[in-house]
Amino acid sequence: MSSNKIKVVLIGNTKVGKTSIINQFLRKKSEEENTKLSGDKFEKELKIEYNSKVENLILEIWNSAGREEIKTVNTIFIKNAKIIIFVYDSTNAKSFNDLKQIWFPLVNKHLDLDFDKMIKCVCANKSDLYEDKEVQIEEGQNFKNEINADIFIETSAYDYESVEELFVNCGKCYLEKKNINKNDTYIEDKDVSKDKNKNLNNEMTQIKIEEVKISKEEGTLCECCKNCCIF
Ligand SMILES: Nc1nc2c(ncn2[C@@H]2O[C@H](COP(=O)(O)OP(=O)(O)OP(=O)(O)O)[C@@H](O)[C@H]2O)c(=O)[nH]1
Ligand SMILES: [Mg+2]
Repeated sequence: MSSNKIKVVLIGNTKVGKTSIINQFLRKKSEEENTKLSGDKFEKELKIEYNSKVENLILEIWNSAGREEIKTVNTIFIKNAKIIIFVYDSTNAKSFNDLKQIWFPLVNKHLDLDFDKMIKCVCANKSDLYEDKEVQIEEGQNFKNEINADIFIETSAYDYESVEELFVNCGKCYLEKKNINKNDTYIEDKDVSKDKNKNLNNEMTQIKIEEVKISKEEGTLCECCKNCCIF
């Protein structure tokens, strides 16, 4: 992985809007495309103003296909991630409680000490459905403080600006942390293709933002979905 490419993972219950957020970020919106984008990883180059300079970051975004009944986190999925986005649906209290009681402890257990070095973001999605809100902003912010996350943000996957803000804020935080810890080895992005999961990594098709296309035929499961995602 080149030094400006960073892995981003989205975690949360099924139907909270993970795919929709990624889809919107890639500027593809239809429900049909949404479905086909599940369980894969995508790349988007992001220009971020930081310290009066424009930095180029390539976000390698890993999607996961959630399933209501089974919640586990595969180590490969979060391995070497620099940014973890915990997504809940603000109109669904269960998705928030599951984030607190299941997803966060699961991820925390897997990452041990490295967890402190990652950018953690709590994302309250579906902000456009404010009349159906079941989780108040303060609750989300409190959770962010409890887990010592870097960012709390409200998004609507139907609103590009809020989704872009999510990724830009994460990118800025990453650059900031990298700058603060520049003597720390964690900032040297490991080339994941050199680790023991290299075959898995190489087999996965990456999609460039300029020509977003589906990496696998419709209806087939990609390697990511079979091996890395949350089941
Ligand atoms: N109103 C509204 N609907 C949303 C938003 N985000 C997602 N949805 C809808 O919520 C449903 C689930 O969205 P997905 O993006 O498929 O959710 P997911 O988290 O990827 O779900 P899994 O792949 O099952 O884990 C779809 O019908 C989306 O159109 C949002 O911000 N606002
Ligand atoms: Mg999905």
